[in-house]
Amino acid sequence: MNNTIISFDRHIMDEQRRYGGRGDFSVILSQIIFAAKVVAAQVAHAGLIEDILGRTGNKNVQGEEVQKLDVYANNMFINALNYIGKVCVMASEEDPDMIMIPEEYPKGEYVVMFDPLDGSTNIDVNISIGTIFSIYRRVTQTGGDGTLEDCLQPGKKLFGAGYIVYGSSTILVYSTGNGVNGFILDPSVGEFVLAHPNITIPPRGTIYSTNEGNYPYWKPGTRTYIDHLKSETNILKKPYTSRYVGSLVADFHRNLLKGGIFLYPEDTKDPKKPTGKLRLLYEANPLAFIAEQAGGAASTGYERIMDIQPTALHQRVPLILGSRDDVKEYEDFARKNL
Ligand code: P6P
Repeated sequence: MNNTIISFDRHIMDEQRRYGGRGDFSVILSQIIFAAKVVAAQVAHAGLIEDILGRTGNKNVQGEEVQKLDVYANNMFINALNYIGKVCVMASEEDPDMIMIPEEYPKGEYVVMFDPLDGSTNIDVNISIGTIFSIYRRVTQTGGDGTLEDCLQPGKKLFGAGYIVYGSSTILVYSTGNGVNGFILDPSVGEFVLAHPNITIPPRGTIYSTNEGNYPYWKPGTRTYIDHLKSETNILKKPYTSRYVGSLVADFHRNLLKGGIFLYPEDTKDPKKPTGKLRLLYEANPLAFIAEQAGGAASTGYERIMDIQPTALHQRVPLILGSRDDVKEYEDFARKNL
């Protein structure tokens, strides 16, 4: 029996040999992994470190209260990537503007955008939270600072993407366009080891994940669809199971492995957020990339997420994500019951 343990570093080396590709990208992935290990250690002890828990009293660009662990994670990913000479610009949920590479460091060919600690409202109640990241090649001339044009690329141009779930164990799931692989952090050796090779999402699931408290604000098509899932007339001939953690990475990871559909549709609850809550560049696109690489789908209800041409750094989109047939069925309802 082959009991070779495949570490993350060995996996990206194998990928590089198999699919070609420059060491630069592998260095970026390794640095993201390093930062994730440090954040995982802090998350694991957050309950014990009083000065990390609680609130900074500040608000981020989304107007959401910033938790100290958010700030810590954001700084960790920025500092792990800004000095290596492989990145020309970054963007983060926690920063209103692009994050430029300091003058003293060389600029590289890649763009990295991330939500450093998604689901932060769950930090203090010990529910899984996570990091989501997108990696693009720059589109402007090489050598100088990256620009907004380098950041505002559609998801279909992604070079790689992934997420880390800080939960009962720390899980990394990523893709560079050649399938999806999942790794578990083995704390005894401090390495991410391959645990879920070639993840594929079942074409249809039995789980739906959404905040039903928004039901009164949904469009008729969304309400009709959710009512359909809760009936005995859907394709399963029994109600779907409802599972919603309120942490995008946790809800998506469960549905990726088991099958199911996650919905944060457009709603009329907040006139400032008519298209829903989730952000295109560092939440919807990277998870859409993973979902499609695993055989699933990601849509606004009317168009493929990865086809959207971004127009703003913190642009929000409706997000319907998961098993291919479930997403397609939602689209049929949304378009019929506009
Ligand atoms: P609601 C967490 O704040 C987050 O950005 C995602 O992780 C999660 O899916 C969503 O918001 C939860 O939003 O409105 O249901 O609390």
